[in-house]
Amino acid sequence: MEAIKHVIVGTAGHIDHGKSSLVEALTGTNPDRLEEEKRRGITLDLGFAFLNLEGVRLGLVDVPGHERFVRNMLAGAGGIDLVLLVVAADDGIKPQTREHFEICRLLGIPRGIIAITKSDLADSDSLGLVRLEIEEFVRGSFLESASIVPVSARSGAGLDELKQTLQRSALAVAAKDATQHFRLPIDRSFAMKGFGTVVTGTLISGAVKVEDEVELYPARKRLRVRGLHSGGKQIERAVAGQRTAVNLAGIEHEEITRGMVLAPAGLFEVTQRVDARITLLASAPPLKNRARVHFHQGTAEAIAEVTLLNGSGELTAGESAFVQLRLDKPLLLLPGDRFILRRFSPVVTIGGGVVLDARAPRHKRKDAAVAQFLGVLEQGGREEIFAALVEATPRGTTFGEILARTAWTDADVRATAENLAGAKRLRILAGAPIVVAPAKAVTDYAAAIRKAVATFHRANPLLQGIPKQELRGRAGRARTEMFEAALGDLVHAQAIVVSGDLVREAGREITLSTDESRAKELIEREFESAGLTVPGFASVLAKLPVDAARAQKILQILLREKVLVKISSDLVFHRNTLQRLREMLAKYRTERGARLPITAFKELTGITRKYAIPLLEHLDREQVTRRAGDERVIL
Ligand SMILES: Nc1nc2c(ncn2[C@@H]2O[C@H](COP(=O)(O)OP(=O)(O)OP(=O)(O)O)[C@@H](O)[C@H]2O)c(=O)[nH]1
Ligand SMILES: [Mg+2]
Repeated sequence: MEAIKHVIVGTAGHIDHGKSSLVEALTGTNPDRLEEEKRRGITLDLGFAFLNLEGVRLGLVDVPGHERFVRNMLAGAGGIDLVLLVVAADDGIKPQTREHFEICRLLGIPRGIIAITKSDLADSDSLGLVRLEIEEFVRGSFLESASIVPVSARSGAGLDELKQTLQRSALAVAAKDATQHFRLPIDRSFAMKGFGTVVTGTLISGAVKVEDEVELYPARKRLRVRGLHSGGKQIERAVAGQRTAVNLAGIEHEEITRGMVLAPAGLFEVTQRVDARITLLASAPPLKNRARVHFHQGTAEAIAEVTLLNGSGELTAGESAFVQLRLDKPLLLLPGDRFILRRFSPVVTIGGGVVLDARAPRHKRKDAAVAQFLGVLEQGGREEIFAALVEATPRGTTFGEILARTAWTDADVRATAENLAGAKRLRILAGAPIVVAPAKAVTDYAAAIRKAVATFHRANPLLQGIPKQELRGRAGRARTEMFEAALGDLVHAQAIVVSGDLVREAGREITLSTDESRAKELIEREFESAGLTVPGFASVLAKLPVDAARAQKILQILLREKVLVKISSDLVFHRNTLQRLREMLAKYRTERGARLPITAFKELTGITRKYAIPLLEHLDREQVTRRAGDERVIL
């Protein structure tokens, strides 16, 4: 295990305020890697550099300040732990200083440092004024108590102090969690000679190793990690907080674009509909219900239609609300993911939010239950969230489904389920995969089963019980795990008895009237005395002292008791007859050998072909005989 801490520092600030120059002065790496950037002297896209300080390794992400490239800035801002907000001493706070600052705030970036750049261009009075302007600007925000360090990339003044401040802040900021599921939003994809496809990004959670199988979202392609690099060095394992280059086997670099994500294979689902909390900036124009906006999350962007779930017609500046976002393309989004919203046209940042439910169903607008559910997802602890998810799915949900919806680890899902089961709020039902269901859903279903069994007995007083499959149909559709658990509960409570495939009320015996008992005996005797030349049903039934419907039921009882055995749709034998037949065949085998031609079988039993064939097929099924060409072999 590497002991060193990994922290991502991102620049922010207005165009030309000296962000890239500062990154170069700090690290020795010019982050403007594109030829056009060098020629025009402005940053167009993200640039990267590294800085080793005592106890912490910084990955620097340099962003463009130009207002036309805010979308590129957003792709970089998604992974930042610490913002380095840059304000030029000779220019002060400008529009993209504000916009970048708001973006960092909306993304929930926890900490930052403010650099007053180009300090060589200002005397101490003007430096003091810029400092005042900045203090005023960040008051009441996450940057309120951030260090403000004047620096000059040109003279080198203040660089050491800035490095010390960076080190202190980086050690203080909460590190990304390497124990969570691996996720790498991709910011670049290219081919490297001798390697093939390489993608880069900020590893925002978890860890990845060489030879891991990973999945590319939303393309849903499974790929193998052939190699890993960070900061120009080959590594075996990359952890959260590292700028990471992944060499992928099995794909061309053109198939991968910025905005795609690498994650563990087979764990998550993509989504086009999420429920979220959004907040509008104080400067934003009103946002109408059903308005379309630009949605930016991680390195991805999409167009989203916003439905206000509070039922109002619009959201005004500074307001916050639960919304449903419908995206124009599928993305991998998870609860807790922060995003930025920009106006459709003209394109300016208007607000941002956090994903609460990435697998949201459609809602009625202004549904109190939805608001309550989202409130739990937003504010609740693990157990409350788990319980809310399970209770929203009465038919049961699997551990895997919970994991995909929450992005919690296996261990967290399991531990939370066990706590809730202990508190009797949910039931963990046997099955593979394991299913969890609300405790109440299982008791309700057990009650439905009990009712269905009782109804069955009333309608069929002569039958011993209801076959399981039929009972499942009558008690209301439920997953097998739920049915078995509810049935198990009822057996345990001694409310029902399951014998073989039949379910009946406990303490229930079938009572036959005298006529019925006589009829039962008659039928049995009739079949037994007939031996292998069995009578047709109709002729037996005609002789009985009960009506045809009753007779049919008695026949059913005899079949269920296995006194009579059904060989084919219209052939029924008494069990003693079949037993005698087996004995005859065993004797034949010792005396004359195992081979049994059909003619021999007919002679032996004295029955016609009409009975012989179905009977032999029955014996084959029972593995008394086996078919071999035109003959049978007695087993
Ligand atoms: N005098 C002086 N000039 C500086 C300093 N830092 C940067 N500059 C100049 O300011 C101009 C802009 O610097 P960049 O580092 O490209 O600014 P930037 O913030 O990265 O600009 P964008 O990425 O396009 O937003 C360049 O001409 C730099 O040479 C400094 O400390 N002192
Ligand atoms: Mg730049």
